[in-house]
Formats: sequence, C-alpha cells, structure tokens
Amino acid sequence: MAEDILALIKENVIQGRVTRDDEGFDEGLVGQAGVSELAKEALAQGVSSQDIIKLGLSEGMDIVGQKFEAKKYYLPDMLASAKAVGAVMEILEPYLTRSNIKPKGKIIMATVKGDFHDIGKNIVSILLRGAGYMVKDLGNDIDPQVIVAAVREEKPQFLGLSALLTSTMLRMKDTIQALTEGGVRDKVKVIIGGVGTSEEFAQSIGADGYGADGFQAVRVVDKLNTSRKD
Ligand code: B12
Repeated sequence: MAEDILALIKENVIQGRVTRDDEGFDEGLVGQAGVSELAKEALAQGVSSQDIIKLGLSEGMDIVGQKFEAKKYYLPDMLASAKAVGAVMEILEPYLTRSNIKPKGKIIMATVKGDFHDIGKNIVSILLRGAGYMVKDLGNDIDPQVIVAAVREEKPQFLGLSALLTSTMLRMKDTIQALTEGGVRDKVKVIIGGVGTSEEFAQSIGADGYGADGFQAVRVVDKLNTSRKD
C-alpha cells in the first residue's frame, strides 16, 4: 500500500505534475492525482515524511537527472519536476519542523557561487530545522564573501555548502579559502554535500563533514555538535 503511493509520487515527480490539473511530460494524465494530492494521501495513510522524501522525491529526481543526461528531458522538464518536489516539501515542512524547543545550534546554508540547484539544500535545511537547529538559508549562487560576512555577523556553529555541478564543486574550496582569509575558518564547522561531492572530496578541500543526503546531514551535524567544546 505504502509502496504503491510512493511509486505514484515518484512517477509524478518524473512527470512534473503538481496537481491533478497538470498535463505532465506524457499525455493523458490530466485528472489523475498529482504530487500534492498524493503526498497528502500518503500522510493520511501514515506513510512517513522520510519515506516520501527518500523513495518518492529523491528517487524521482534521480530518474529526471538520468533522462536529462540521455537528452530525453530538457531544462523546462527538470524545472517542472523541481516544482513538484518544492510543492511536496511545502506540504511536509510542518511535519518535519519542531517548534518551541531550544535550538541545538545555528547553521548557515548556501548553494555556492554559480550554482542554482537549491532543492537538496532546501531539504537539508528543513530536516536540520526539524532536528532542532536554527537554520539561516542564504539561498543559491552565493558569493564566498557574502558567506564570510554572514558567518561573521550571525556567528553560526555550522556552515552547510551545497553544489551539484562539477564546476561549482570547486567554489566550495574557494569559499573555505575565503573563510580562512577572512579569519573565521576556526569559528565554524563546514559541512558539504550535493551530487558529485564525497567524503574524500570534503577532506581534500578542508571541510569538516560530508552528508550524502539530508538525513546523513543531520547525523553529521549532530556528531560534530556533541564534540564541540564552546
Ligand atoms: C533539478 C535539476 C536542475 C534544475 C534545478 C532547480 C532547482 N531549483 O534546484 C535546473 C533546471 C535549474 C537545473 C539547471 C542546470 N543543471 Co541541473 N539538475 C537537476 C537534477 C535533475 C536534480 C537535482 C535535484 O534537485 N535532486 C534532488 C535533491 C533532493 O537531491 P540533491 O540535490 O542531490 O540533494 C541531496 C544530497 O545531495 C544532499 N545535499 C545537497 N546539498 C547538501 C548540502 C549539505 C551541507 C549536505 C550535508 C548535504 C547536501 O542532501 C540532499 C537531500 O537529500 C540533477 C540530476 C541529479 N541526479 O542530481 C541535474 C544536474 C545536477 N544538472 C546538471 C546540469 C548540467 C545543469 C545545467 C548546467 C544544465 C544547462 N545546460 O543549463 C544547469 C545549471 C544551472 C546552474 N548554474 O546551476 C547536471 C550536472 C552535471 C555535472 N556533473 O556538472 C546534472 C547532474 C544532470 C545530469 N545528469 O547531467 N538543474
């Protein structure tokens, strides 16, 4: 039962269908539930937000990436799927965010300069909020100097950097370099993530941690948080 609705969410992410009025990539789908209706139905059935994210949204986006690589999908198709994921995350957010608890720490999130991919960063931000962190999201395409200034001003314990392009992964290194030059590198733990990045890459650019997905991001930040001495 849960598998069925998760498969439908995944399929409709691939189709880029937010509501039942949307056409989607293939024809003849108008009238069938889109991701919004399906996500609400899944929650009503007791399916966890975690499963919706992992097995519906993330798996769907992986297929979208493969179709783009195979030139079966173009930019507008990827954008439609991105919109579908965003719509589901809006529905899930209240289920993932805890309120009225003392924050465990503060984290600044940003997608690095030159990179407009923000779905993964947004999911990580929501999950970190849900885990009890205060998150300040700077957005995407963020210049290293803007990040340095934000670290100086906000004094977060953590900085999360996201990049999905081979070219912009290197901007993470530039950002860490800018933190060093700005004299604030030792004030924050830097965690990175995004397709193409890895534990090894994180180490090679001098980051403190790496998360393959939003759930691992929370585990890594929690681990660094318990070992911090301030
Ligand atoms: C959606 C999408 C887009 C959308 C983005 C919309 C948006 N608002 O984000 C649009 C259409 C704008 C787009 C544009 C482009 N894209 Co694009 N895109 C994708 C796609 C299909 C999905 C990305 C996504 O949202 N995944 C779902 C989320 C949930 O996963 P995620 O981002 O990986 O995030 C998770 C983890 O990585 C991790 N994580 C992410 N960030 C962080 C941060 C921290 C701190 C931590 C701990 C963890 C973490 O946790 C997240 C949650 O689980 C990928 C394919 C793919 N397989 O990734 C291509 C992909 C990334 N794009 C690609 C390309 C080439 C482009 C363009 C250059 C295309 C073009 N010719 O213009 C442009 C670049 C624009 C730019 N300058 O940024 C390539 C990159 C290839 C490469 N190696 O460089 C990919 C891999 C597609 C492909 N297979 O060719 N894209």
